[in-house]
Amino acid sequence: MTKKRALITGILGQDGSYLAEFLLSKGYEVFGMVRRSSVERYDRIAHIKDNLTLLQGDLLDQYSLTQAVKDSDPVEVYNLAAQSFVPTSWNQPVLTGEFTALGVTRLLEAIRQVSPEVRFYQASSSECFGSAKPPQNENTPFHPKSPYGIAKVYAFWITVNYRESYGMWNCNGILFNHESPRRGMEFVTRKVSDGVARIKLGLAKELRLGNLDAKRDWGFAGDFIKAMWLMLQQPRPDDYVIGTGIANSVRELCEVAFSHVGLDWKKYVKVDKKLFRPAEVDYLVADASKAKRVLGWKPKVSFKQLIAMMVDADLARLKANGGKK
Ligand code: NAP
Ligand code: F7E
Repeated sequence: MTKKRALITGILGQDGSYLAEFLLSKGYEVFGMVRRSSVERYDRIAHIKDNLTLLQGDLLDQYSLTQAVKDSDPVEVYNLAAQSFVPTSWNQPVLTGEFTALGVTRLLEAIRQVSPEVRFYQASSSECFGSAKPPQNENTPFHPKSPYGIAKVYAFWITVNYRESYGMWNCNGILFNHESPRRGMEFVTRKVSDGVARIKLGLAKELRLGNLDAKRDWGFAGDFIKAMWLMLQQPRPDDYVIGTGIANSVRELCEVAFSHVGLDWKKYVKVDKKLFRPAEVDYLVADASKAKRVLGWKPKVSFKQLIAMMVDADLARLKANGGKK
């Protein structure tokens, strides 16, 4: 029997690596699009790289996207590639728009020209909701607060528009924050888990953070990528909010992470005004009842289990490599 083929953009990112593992376990032939870099960094997929086909392509380059769709000839495309760090979107607002907004149009055009019957997943974000009143669900109006959030609103609507204009099989997963030991170091959960591990091992004395009052709905990336796949297995394309339904503040994140190794967070965390954002998203928490009802999706890993997993992984990594990043 021929295997189902899937193309993942952003396969080198946190979610791309978990999704690639998951699709391989389901028997897919997995293609990953990677952009050219002078240093090849395959850390997150090193353990499965021999089972993947990597194709060079960039969200800025129409030809390479068309070629990636042609070469992989997929039944499912997961668009996970983006400039995904919110603070960078104020420093590079135009580039963020090019990658995270217009990049989606370029990819949809490639699919429309080459294989319009493809099932398409777009990595939409709870940042689209911004200052909208919590809890947020599929009917909550968007009010993004950063160039990143605005780019994701565009990406959401172009995905809907190509579904409505051309009958393409497009889904948006509006995912709330999801984390793991593979999370990029600059995101707050990983910054905290790494900081706690360094302090515990005597490699650092303090941890500098920004706004401790912000509340997020943090789940485990390994649970969330299953929702992406489930969306593409449904009889009809649709859009879904994915989150745990439980919010914690950054302060509570610190409490949980430091207490996991027997430390009092108040002794080590220093608030640094330079880390505050020009505009903040105060309170995001998902109402994912549609995903539970239609997809049968619910998360397995709790917030406390997630943070313990991340702190333990950073302790183990730092012990093994003598404190290097
Ligand atoms: P991530 O770790 O930052 O990974 C993003 C990937 O996109 C990276 O592999 C990056 O390549 C690639 N990329 C960036 N610009 C590109 C370009 N111009 N052309 C081709 N590839 C490019 O992000 P993630 O956490 O896995 O998130 C996956 C997706 O979900 C992103 O679209 C993100 O915005 C969205 N999202 C994430 C969350 C979350 O909480 N994690 C929540 C909602 C939505 P390099 O490796 O070369 O840098
Ligand atoms: O910030 C506060 C910060 O950078 C979370 C991306 O995956 O999820 C992510 O975006 C909160 C914010 O994630 C620090 O002000 C305090 O309120 O971990 P973060 P994010 O901005 O929520 C969404 C859903 C995405 O789509 C994005 O791609 O934590 N915070 N002190 C801090 N944040 C950071 N990064 N660093 C601090 O020192």
